[in-house]
Amino acid sequence: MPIDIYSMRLSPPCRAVLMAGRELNIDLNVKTLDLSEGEQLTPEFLKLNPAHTVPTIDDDGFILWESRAIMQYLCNQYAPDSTLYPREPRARALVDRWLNFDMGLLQSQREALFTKLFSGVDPPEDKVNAFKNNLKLLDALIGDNKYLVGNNLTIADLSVLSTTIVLEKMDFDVKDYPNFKRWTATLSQQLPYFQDINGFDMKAEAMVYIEKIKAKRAAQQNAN
Ligand SMILES: N[C@@H](CCC(=O)N[C@@H](CS)C(=O)NCC(=O)O)C(=O)O
Repeated sequence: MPIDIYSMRLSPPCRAVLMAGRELNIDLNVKTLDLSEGEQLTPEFLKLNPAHTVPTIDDDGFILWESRAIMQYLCNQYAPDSTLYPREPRARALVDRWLNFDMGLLQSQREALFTKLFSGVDPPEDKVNAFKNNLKLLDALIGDNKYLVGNNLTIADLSVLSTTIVLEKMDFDVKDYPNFKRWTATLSQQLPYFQDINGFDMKAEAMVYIEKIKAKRAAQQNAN
């Protein structure tokens, strides 16, 4: 029985889970929600996920949201021996550390890059610096390594890759982060499902999405 995943392809956490599904050969049945139309706020979806976020999965009645928890669950439940989420406690702890780091990275990326697109206002300098410091740290920790943890691809790579591929797609200059740049290029070419999941015009789609949200907010303000 396929697992339903409520998803939107622009969303980095959704793309991370979709890549994990492909890596594990798990059949994920995508149910697209258009967040710009508020489809995550319907009573039916709120019953599944009161936090109204994608990705959310429904595995034969077991509902789970939060992308990193979903990837951990898919590995634990369907591929407990997979190196995608190593069992050895210290290797697993390092993967978990990256997954936690990635939550902060995504948030800082949103604050540094997307604030202006949504509001027209430049982000505060400290937010931009916080994001650049995160990237600097990521770059330093990648160093010469092919993967974030050990010698195998893990869900940490998929999560961070899905977050940061937005930079390339939005034409953000990453020349100051050469290790990160090489790691991204290598994984993008190596993962056979990468293009299927990430190979669309993210920038154009993001701009349409942002304009729709802005128009809705403006209409709401006018109505109040
Ligand atoms: N930490 C969550 C973040 C999920 C999240 O923020 N999803 C956004 C799309 S990227 C969303 O569903 N936003 C709709 C909403 O909050 O109403 C995860 O990793 O799953």
